[in-house]
Amino acid sequence: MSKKECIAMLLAGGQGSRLGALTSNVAKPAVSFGGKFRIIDFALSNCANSGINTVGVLTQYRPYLLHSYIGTGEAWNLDERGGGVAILPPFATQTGGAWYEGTADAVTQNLGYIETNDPEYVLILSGDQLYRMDYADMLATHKKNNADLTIAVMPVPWEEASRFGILTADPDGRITKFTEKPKKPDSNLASMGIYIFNADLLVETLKEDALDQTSAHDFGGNIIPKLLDQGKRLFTYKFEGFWRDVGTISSYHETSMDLLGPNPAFDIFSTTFPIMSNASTRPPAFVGKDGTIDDALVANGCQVYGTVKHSILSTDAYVGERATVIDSVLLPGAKVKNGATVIRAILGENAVVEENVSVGSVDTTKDTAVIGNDVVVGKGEN
Ligand code: ADQ
Ligand code: ADP
Repeated sequence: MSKKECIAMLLAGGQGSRLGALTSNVAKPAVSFGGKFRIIDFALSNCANSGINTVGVLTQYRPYLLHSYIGTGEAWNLDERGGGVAILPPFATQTGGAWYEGTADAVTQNLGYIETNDPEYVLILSGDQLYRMDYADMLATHKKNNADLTIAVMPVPWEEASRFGILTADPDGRITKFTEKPKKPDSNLASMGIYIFNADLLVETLKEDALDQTSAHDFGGNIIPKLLDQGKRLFTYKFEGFWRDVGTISSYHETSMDLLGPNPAFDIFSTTFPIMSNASTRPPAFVGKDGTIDDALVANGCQVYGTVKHSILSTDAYVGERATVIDSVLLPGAKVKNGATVIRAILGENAVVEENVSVGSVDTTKDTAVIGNDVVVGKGEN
């Protein structure tokens, strides 16, 4: 295979247990988002839009849907000659190894993929974040700084800082300190978990780390601190813009609502930097005689006979007569039957709210109700 300047390794194996019912049967990157996307679409689209056409997707937890969804990568224009998407599941080794331990271990188990492509740089990405980034610009910064490793960074609210890798950099952007999820953060500059490594250094470091039995084989916890200790050139790449790691139900709901309104915080309509998806082809949405829709995203295949406000209806969602849906997200195939009310709720794929049943809270400042995939609410009630 010809030499590539930069390939991507996309970590898509996390369980996302805090997304509860939404990840009970799919990995977090496969969770539906924004009407016709899945979360992994954002990272895959960023790769395509940045000219990175060789992407290894590292899967682990409930990978089946992800595998069929990604297919050849054609939906994101990633199937061109010389490049492509490769699904890299954990595989058993002669020594009996198998399941990935930390994020670095997942990459270590696939060093063969990196070595086969023989790139100069490796971009490590997370499959569960929502943002738009031109990785080519990040790579240019990496080269300009003559860096060994570049980490995309962004300030986060102080009260959330302990959930991230937190760093300090000098005025030139050279990183002087890094602590993974510090209990008492002394900075609010957070790692976004997006890294560009010089490929040779990455391979060498991962091989060494694999032999270190005290290591949890995690990029944030082990690899970055080691490189910093060794005096390597670690630099920041400052990102400005919308970026979310939708880790919890409330952040999933909040981030979904960010797509709505006259000036949405995150614009999914951009054609210069499009977010692509492999959504199924379905007929156009249908709005019945008494159907009303206000400030909502409505995907193909939907049918609306009732009232929908400030909500997202994903592919094939259904809202019956006299039904009301407000401040909510209906995942693909979710059905709100006649006379039912859904306020500030997330309905999982193919969930059903039976006739005249109410779901969610009338007090829209309260928590978000979640109905799992395939769950029927109010069956047998009148
Ligand atoms: P976390 O968000 O905690 O911190 P982590 O749980 O390590 O990141 O997951 C990163 C990505 O890798 C996710 O997309 C996840 O799905 C995937 N993943 C996790 N384990 C995997 C495995 N064994 N195999 C394949 N994929 C796996 C990281 C950094 C922090 C940084 C935040 C930013 O460690 O420093 O601040 O990301 O969100
Ligand atoms: P879980 O830890 O519930 O299995 P993930 O594996 O997806 O879920 O999440 C891993 C990490 O993502 C968490 O440990 C946390 O550091 C980070 N994270 C989760 N939610 C958010 C969020 N809303 N914003 C920023 N980071 C988050």
